[in-house]
Amino acid sequence: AGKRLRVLVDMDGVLADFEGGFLKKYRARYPDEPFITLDDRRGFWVSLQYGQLRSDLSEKAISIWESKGFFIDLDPLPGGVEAVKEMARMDDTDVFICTSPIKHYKHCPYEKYAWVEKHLGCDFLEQVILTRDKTLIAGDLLIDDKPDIQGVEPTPAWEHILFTACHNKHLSVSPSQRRLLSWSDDWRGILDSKRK
Ligand code: BVP
Repeated sequence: AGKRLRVLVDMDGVLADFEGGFLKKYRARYPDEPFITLDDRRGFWVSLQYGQLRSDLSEKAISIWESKGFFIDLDPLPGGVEAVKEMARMDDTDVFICTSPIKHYKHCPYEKYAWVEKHLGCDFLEQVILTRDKTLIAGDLLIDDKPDIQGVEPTPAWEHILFTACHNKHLSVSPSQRRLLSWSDDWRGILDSKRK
């Protein structure tokens, strides 16, 4: 007992359905172009896989998340909002939403805050961390769907819990890497395992 637990929770692919929102808007905007089903997604970068499908599709993919309304319109992933709210109510627990905005900054940072206000409430705006380098942020846990989280800090304070997503579900990760399969999985047990 004594020390507070600090949990960092990623947004895209963990709380907000980036992949589903992308595919829906891509197909609506480019109905005659080929697309990649969520089942066939491989690798974190959507733009990279679309570029491999046909080189001009990379910029078409990018045009989707650079558009106004993309980030605010993302649906919450099942159970995420409820889990984060429950975490925030737990004793000796601090939860932060740790998310990387895209470099096309016209809409994304604003809409990320608006999404948090809409789904978690304005009090939760205090908990938002926008950073392009999550290794700088100190926490006990980082729940994130990106398999390789790197930055300038070689030894980040957090343990990365890989949140399962369509693009990483087939990845064989190192035995030491823990996964959260969904928000129905035992996230409470993972938090408890880090309490001292
Ligand atoms: O805001 C998201 C979308 C963007 O990267 C950010 C990832 O943030 P975290 O989930 O790590 O916090 N993004 C960008 C591209 C291509 C850019 Br070129 C992509 O393919 N996928 C993706 O998520």
